[in-house]
Amino acid sequence: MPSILFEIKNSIAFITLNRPEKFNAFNREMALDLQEKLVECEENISVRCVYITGAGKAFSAGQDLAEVADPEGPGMEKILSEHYNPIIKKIRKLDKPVIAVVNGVAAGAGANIALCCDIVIASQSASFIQAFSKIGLIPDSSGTYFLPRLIGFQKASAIMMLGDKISAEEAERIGMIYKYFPDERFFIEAEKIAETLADLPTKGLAFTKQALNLSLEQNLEQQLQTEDNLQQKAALTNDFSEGVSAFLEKRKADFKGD
Ligand code: LHQ
Repeated sequence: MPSILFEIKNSIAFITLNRPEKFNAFNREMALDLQEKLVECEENISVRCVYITGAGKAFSAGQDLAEVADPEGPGMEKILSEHYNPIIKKIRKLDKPVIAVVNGVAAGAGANIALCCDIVIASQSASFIQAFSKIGLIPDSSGTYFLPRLIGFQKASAIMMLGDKISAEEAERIGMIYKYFPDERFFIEAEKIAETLADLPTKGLAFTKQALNLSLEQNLEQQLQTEDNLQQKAALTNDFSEGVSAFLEKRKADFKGD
């Protein structure tokens, strides 16, 4: 069985973490496969939205701990530098919206891969666990970067140290995720959001993502300059012309993503 399932449909790339019997825990094969699929999403111009979910009951339980304990395994130093860090960088640099469709528990690196995506939604029965403290590790996979920025320093600090299980409802309430949906209509809602994203001006969304990436580090002066630069580029896209024409002609815009 492939560790990652991949399908492109209606301009959406569906990526499914596929080790359901291990709660989609990451081993080296799955981490490298995911990177390969993210590169394919970047390069394939027909892809206008990336959708990441998990097979079975879990989204992902993070690192496969059996692999960490395996003397033949990749070893601690490679796990971050060759597995998780490249995944996080690829998601943040991908010039297309990435939606994490958290169908069940997301723990450790599994939680933090979800939380670095552009939009995170969860099913009502899903949960988020910064499981690292329970095994003597620190939150990685960009957890210490995004979590305090998403929910504030104090809550992030407590959640990371205590390793609390955060329900989907709580995650939405504190701003860790965009929204949660009842389990029975979760995937319908997820596809609706993905379809909406895939129909929007893809380049405009890419420039928005670039500006948001920079806003995490820049001061106001620098950010205003970034907005100016990226807005000039957005104004040169065909989708901008189409958006303005459609508005003036009182019709629905037909964006092509260019
Ligand atoms: C697993 C795992 C798992 C293997 C469930 N591995 N099998 C970076 C740097 C370098 C090294 C270390 O890692 C990292 C990044 C990280 O991600 S560190 C954090 C690693 N993850 C964890 O510590 C979470 C461990 N898992 C759990 O705490 C629980 O399994 C959760 C809370 C996710 C789910 O609990 P339950 O719903 O009670 O399910 P379960 O525990 O029964 O798990 C289901 C199966 O999945 C079970 O297999 P089995 O054959 O016994 O039925 C688990 O062994 C397997 N599984 N997580 N990380």
